[in-house]
Amino acid sequence: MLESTESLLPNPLQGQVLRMICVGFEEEGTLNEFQSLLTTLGAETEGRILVNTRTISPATYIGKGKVDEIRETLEKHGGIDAVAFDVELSPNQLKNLEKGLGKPVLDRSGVIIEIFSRHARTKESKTQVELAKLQYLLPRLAHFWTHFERQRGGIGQKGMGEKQIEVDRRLVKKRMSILRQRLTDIEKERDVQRSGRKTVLKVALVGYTNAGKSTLLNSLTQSHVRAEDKLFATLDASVRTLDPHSHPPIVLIDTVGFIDRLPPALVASFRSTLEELHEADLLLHIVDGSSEQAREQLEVTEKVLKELGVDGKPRITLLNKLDLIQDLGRRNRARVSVPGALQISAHNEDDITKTRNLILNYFRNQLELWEVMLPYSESKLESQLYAQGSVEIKRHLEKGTFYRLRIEGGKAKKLGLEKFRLAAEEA
Ligand SMILES: Nc1nc2c(ncn2[C@@H]2O[C@H](COP(=O)(O)OP(=O)(O)OP(=O)(O)O)[C@@H](O)[C@H]2O)c(=O)[nH]1
Ligand SMILES: [Mg+2]
Repeated sequence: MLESTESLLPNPLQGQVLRMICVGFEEEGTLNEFQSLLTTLGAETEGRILVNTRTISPATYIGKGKVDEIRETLEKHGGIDAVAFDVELSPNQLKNLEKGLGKPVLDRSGVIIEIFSRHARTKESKTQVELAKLQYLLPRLAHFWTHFERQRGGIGQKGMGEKQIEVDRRLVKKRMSILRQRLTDIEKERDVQRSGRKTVLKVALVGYTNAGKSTLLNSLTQSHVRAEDKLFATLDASVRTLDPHSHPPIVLIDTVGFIDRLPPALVASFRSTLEELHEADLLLHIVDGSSEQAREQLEVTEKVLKELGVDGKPRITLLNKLDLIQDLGRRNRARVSVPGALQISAHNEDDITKTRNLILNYFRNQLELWEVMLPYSESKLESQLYAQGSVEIKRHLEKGTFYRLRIEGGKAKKLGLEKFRLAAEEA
């Protein structure tokens, strides 16, 4: 049986650097990103080929002339382990290209799924990635089966593969249903945790992968969440308190980064993690201002937020990594491409203070000022005032306890504070 934990890469030998040729489409910029994905996997790019895809060939995606050109490049370089295509290839195209090139072929979805698979740390993300990997593998079993058989030195007998693939297909489907059940159980557990966080204000950090979300979370909360110059360093949501003294507490939630053309299998299995965003009171959208692709990356993030149905949430946009741009012209271009954003560097202390104040002020302005006189018979409400609002003044008086606090209007009404509210002249 093909193990779902098995690498999608050819020759998964420990410590070996894979030498690859990468094939991109239309644009240099997107090819650079694809190359970073391959670097994250520890592969070395020996050659880059850009293809114009006005006509897509159903059999091989690229035309025959291009197949020949890639084969020539392979011969020129020698010793190349695989060819990676920055596009999702159908199982048939994968097979035909491999035949035509005489080398293992990887596509964009395979590369991204493989990165996720290596970076998954918790039970939840491991389960999600395994499910996505199997979903991706299922229609491609024939292809990968021969692929792995070859690596293991081959098992021999012709025709045996077909039968084995049928058996594998059934096993894969069974495994997928076990994983789905496991995810449902994990989600239930998480719902319980979530309901415990009802009284806090949640700020979700969102943005393109590698924009600096985890770094910013660490700077804002003095934490040590993994932040690395790798794509998809974060796969699990971490929650940290922004300021232990703010009432109600404000928490920051780090989330998985987005990327252009995220494989559908991953979107499907990470949906529940991404749905955390529905619970957020504010989205902090972080854009890598040092990237030439800042505008495109912002648009991809906006598109995903829309697909998730959270594009209506209040948003603060931050243009990050500005310390990396010394050139004034480039700085200006970055600023114009993301108008209205606060410009920061996650490594600069003043900028962190500014960001923190922006968040605190946002919530402060959202809150209404309430002055109430709680009779002593209602003193059990006191803990709710502290949990759901920010109490500025408290005084014990003859009729009861006087509170001046800031609280969301809806929450005040839910607590039934209306009938204790003082008119302006009484206060
Ligand atoms: N120079 C500079 N580097 C930064 C800044 N912010 C983040 N970085 C670096 O950018 C890289 C990516 O940062 P992360 O915080 O891991 O990015 P992320 O958005 O969490 O990425 P994923 O979790 O992969 O989606 C790391 O090497 C950081 O040190 C910044 O303001 N300036
Ligand atoms: Mg991160």
